[in-house]
Amino acid sequence: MLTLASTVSAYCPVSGNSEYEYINAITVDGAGYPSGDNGGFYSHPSPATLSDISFDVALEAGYPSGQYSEWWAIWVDLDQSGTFETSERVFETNGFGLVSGQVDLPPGTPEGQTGMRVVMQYGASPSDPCANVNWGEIEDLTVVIPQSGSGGGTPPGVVEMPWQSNAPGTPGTGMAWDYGMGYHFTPNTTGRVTALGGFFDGTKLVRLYERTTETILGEVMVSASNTWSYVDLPQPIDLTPGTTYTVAV
Ligand SMILES: [Ca+2]
Ligand SMILES: [Ca+2]
Repeated sequence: MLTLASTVSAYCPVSGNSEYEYINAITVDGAGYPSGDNGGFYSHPSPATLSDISFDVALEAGYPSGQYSEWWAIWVDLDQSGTFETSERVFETNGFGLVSGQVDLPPGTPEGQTGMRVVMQYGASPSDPCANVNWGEIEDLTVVIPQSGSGGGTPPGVVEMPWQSNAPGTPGTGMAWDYGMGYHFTPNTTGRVTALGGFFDGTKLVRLYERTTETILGEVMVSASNTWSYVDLPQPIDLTPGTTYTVAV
């Protein structure tokens, strides 16, 4: 498998403690995102594309020893501001082991790619998306929100064209995007790319291009060993809605 990616924003850093309980897996709109014990925090590399602004979630706690009842809360960066506001809490529940429910995003929630944070903690309902938890785990997941009320089938805010093969890639000469690995995307809202990365084996120069002019906007050297690996750009790159960008090596 070979995939490249760009991260659009970085949310407030948090930590947890998985000594007695951790988030074992989350299911969002029918797609499973297992993680196991991550020591308190995990950021899922693959986004969840939602079919509707109302969707089901299933949340599974893992326990190294005895079972405890856990509190869960979910925040979504509804206004795509790059920060989780306390008011952006969209779900809350509690219980032992596997719990589930339905998340209803507010009508008019902007479509496009944004962040979701799942907080599980022992003892009290999570109230602050940026607070560390003493007992429990926190996981971030990118979600792609469809147009409100569409019920699915809506083009997401970012269109990615994944790669075909584990080719080394030959950027820089000839262009016309005969690249060996990469994708292109067209944001429909403003945002910024803060890091570039990929899932491959080896060391590669990963670049962000403005597609039409083939201008290199930023580049980082990324080393990975069949894992997701990202490197921060020296300068974040602001994106213009409607412009097509390419991430390639
Ligand atoms: Ca986990
Ligand atoms: Ca926000």
